[in-house]
Amino acid sequence: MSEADVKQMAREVRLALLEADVNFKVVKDFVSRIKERAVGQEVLKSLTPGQQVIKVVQEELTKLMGGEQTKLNFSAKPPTVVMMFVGLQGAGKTTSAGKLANYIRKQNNKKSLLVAADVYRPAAIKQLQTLGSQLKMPVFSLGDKESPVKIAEKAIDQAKADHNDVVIIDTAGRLHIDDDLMEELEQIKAVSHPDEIFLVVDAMTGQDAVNVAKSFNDRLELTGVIMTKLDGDTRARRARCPSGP
Ligand SMILES: Nc1nc2c(ncn2[C@@H]2O[C@H](COP(=O)(O)OP(=O)(O)OP(=O)(O)O)[C@@H](O)[C@H]2O)c(=O)[nH]1
Ligand SMILES: [Mg+2]
Repeated sequence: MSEADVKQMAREVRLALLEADVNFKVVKDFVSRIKERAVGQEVLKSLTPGQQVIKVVQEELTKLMGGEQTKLNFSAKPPTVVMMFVGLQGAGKTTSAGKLANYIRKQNNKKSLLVAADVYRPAAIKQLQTLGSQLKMPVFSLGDKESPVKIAEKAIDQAKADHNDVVIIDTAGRLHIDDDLMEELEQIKAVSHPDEIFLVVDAMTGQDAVNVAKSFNDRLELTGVIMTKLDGDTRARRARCPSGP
């Protein structure tokens, strides 16, 4: 491919990524990697130059997102695996907890116990109970007078007694800069020894999600991130709320 072709292509890719709210530095590195790979590359007979570029871009995008596929961690301490869902308010923790429990039942034939550890937001417990009854799955709650740490501890005893394979702890939404609430998560982690700790982030948070993930990871050593609301987009949010993230 000629240098001029590649330059034009790189410009288009750069613009598309920036418009999609990808971080400037990530875009810069990404585009220079594509350029490097594409310049001078022989165009395969079976592909047009355009298709060839798409192939390079697709491969690099896959690499950027983490080329390897990892499975859920089920092996640690059978029979009961503990998963914790954490994140900012309204990110989609409770919804994702339900979705994952349903997925695990279908894919792995495992029985989950959903744990209502959000004692702060009014109706949070009811929300999980409703979800549990829709999914026909048990929900563990001690109401909103017990501490989330105690609730997590007791839930695991219950799951062991009832032979649940997976315990899914639905925690309350919190700001990563709220020290007391972040410490509470550390305590829940200490008593429940989770095999997985998922940070749930709303895709519409945009680039600020990186700071949020860093803060949660510093305190909890996350094992994964679940991104929700990919059916929305950050541009729509900015249009509605110009001063927002
Ligand atoms: N469009 C869309 N809506 C979602 C998605 N995931 C969650 N929601 C909605 O987002 C809202 C908040 O979801 P929850 O699951 O209650 O979020 P949460 O993190 O548990 O919220 P708190 O417990 O209040 O911190 C609800 O109205 C959900 O239906 C998604 O992937 N797409
Ligand atoms: Mg919730």
